[in-house]
Amino acid sequence: MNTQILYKKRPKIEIDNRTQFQPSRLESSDLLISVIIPVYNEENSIKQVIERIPNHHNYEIILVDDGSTDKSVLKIKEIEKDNIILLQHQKNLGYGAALITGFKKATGNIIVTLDSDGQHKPEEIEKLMEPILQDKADLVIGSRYLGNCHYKVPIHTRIGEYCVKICIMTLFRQRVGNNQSGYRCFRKKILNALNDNLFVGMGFSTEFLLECALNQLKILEIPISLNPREHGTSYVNLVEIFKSILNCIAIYYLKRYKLKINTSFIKHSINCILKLLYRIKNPR
Ligand SMILES: Nc1nc2c(ncn2[C@@H]2O[C@H](COP(=O)(O)OP(=O)(O)O)[C@@H](O)[C@H]2O)c(=O)[nH]1
Ligand SMILES: [Mg+2]
Repeated sequence: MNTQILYKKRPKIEIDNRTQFQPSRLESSDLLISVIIPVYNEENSIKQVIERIPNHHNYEIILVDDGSTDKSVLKIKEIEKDNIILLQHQKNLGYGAALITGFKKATGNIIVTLDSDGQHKPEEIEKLMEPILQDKADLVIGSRYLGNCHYKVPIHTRIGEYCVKICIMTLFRQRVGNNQSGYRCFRKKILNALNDNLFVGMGFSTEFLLECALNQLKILEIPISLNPREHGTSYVNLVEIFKSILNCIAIYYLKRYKLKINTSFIKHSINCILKLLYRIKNPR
């Protein structure tokens, strides 16, 4: 993967007194938290997202720019924080690919991921970490359905998430309603148990959950607030995400029942079926 480290500043061992940060019990712990943020053309929101992350000496902020063509990188460089690591993909490789690049560079024992479009509240990071620190879960997902969602979630997103929820419940007896949420927290060591991702675009979120469930890790949802996107529109391509979720579920169904599989054969077959359906619906 073509990744370039643009610059890296090590975290300082002092708290920034400019903001009114309330010292928490994290202060005295030896935990290092890697906050990983995938960035793709979010010049209007990225600066504010980073600035709102609590100034905590235990945090390293890893931004993975995924071939943005706008001023996102310039905006990141304007920020005066000591604990920022900026990584860059030369070209757009996808949401999941950006997170995987971040995971590889993370030095923290806890990883938090959140979106760069300003929909998640960076102030809620510590809330997400709580169940992990108390060993109540291996993976925590921030859920808009349990918390406050300040906008109307599109019907196709609701239907998609409902289908993925039913699949995860049927296959692994775990309930994850907001399964496309990008706000998550886990201990870095769980990555050692997981297989490499097959889906590096938006399908990453579904595969990550299925892979965790397959490895019998406990997934817990907690309430978060979700704001509407203030700038631009969602990058989710409905056809692409539908295809990757369908592929992903088929592959994990076979993995769950320990059936020998050829993943590229499954991907190819599902693509052919979808193309055929499209042709039937749209005859020339
Ligand atoms: N690195 C990377 N991030 C992406 C890509 N597409 C979207 N994102 C980021 O992923 C997050 C979620 O994307 P978004 O379009 O807001 O999806 P939605 O919230 O589900 O509608 C945002 O912070 C985007 O900037 C991509 O191709 N690469
Ligand atoms: Mg969004």
